[in-house]
Amino acid sequence: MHWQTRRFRIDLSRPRVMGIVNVTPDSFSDGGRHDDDLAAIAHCERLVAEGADLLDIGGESTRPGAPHVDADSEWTRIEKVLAAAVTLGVPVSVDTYKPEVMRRALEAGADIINDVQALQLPGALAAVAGSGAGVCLMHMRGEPASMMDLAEYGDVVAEVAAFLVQRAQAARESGVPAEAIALDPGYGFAKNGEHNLRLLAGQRRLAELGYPLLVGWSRKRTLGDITGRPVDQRLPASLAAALKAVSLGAKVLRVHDVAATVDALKVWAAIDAATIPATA
Ligand code: HH2
Repeated sequence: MHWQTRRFRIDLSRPRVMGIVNVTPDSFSDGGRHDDDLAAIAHCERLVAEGADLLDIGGESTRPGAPHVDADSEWTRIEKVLAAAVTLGVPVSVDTYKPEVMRRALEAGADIINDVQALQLPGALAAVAGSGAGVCLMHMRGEPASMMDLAEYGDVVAEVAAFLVQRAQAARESGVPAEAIALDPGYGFAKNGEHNLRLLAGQRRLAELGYPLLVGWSRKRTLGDITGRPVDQRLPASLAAALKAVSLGAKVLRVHDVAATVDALKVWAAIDAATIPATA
C-alpha cells in the first residue's frame, strides 16, 4: 500500500510517523511552544532528526471550544514554517479546513492537505483536485467550538465508516485520485471517551475501506480520563493507543512525541521480523 502525495509516494508497508508542528498560541498540548517562526522551524528540524516520516503543520487549534482564526492570520502563522519544512526531505502536510489556506499552501509546495472537515467547506474539493496533493479526510461533526454537542451515535464505527466512504467518493468525483486519499477516524472530534474507545476497538473495519488509515491519539483527553494524567504526562498512554491502532490497521500515526513513537515502532518491527510463521 502507498500514499501518493505531491513529491513523494509514501510506502506504507511499515507504519509511518507524522510529527505535529502546531504554530498556534492555544493548541491543547503544545500551544505557545512553537508559535514563533524560528521556534517552529527548529521544531520541524528536530522532529525530522528524531525520525519523523512526515510533518503536519497547523496554524489553528481544533481543540474543543477553540476560537476561530481567519484565513489570513492562519496563513501568516504557517507561511515561513512551511517554506522551511519543504526543504527538509520529508512530505509536508498542512492541517487546514480553509480552501484559501489550502490553495496558498499548495502554491508554496505542501505535499498533503490534512482536513479535519474532510473537504466539506465550499471550494475545498476544488482547491485540492488537480494539485497532485495527498489528502487526509477526517471524520468530525460541526465545528470545534460546538462539536461535543454532536457526540451522539448508535453504531459509531458504522457511522464514521459511512461518512468516510462518502467523503472519499466525493473527493474522487472531484478528481482526487484514489491513491492520494487517506482516511482518519478523527479520535476526539465530536466523540466522547466511550465513542473513541469503541471506534478504536472497531478500527479494523475502517482500515478495510480501501484507503490508508491515519490516526491521531497523541496526548488526547480520553487518555487523560483513563490514566488521570495531565496532558504533559500522557506519553505512555499515547504509545499504547498508537500501537493498538497499528495492530488494527493504522498506517500513519500523527504524534507529538516522534522519538518515542519511532522507538516503539522499531521494537514492534523487530518482534515481527523474529516471529516464526505458524506452519499448517
Ligand atoms: N487531531 C488534532 C488536529 N488535527 N488531524 C488529523 N488528521 N487527525 C487528528 O486526530 C487530529 C488532526 C488535534 O491535535 P493537536 O494538533 O495536537 O491540537 P490542536 O488542534 O489543539 O492544535
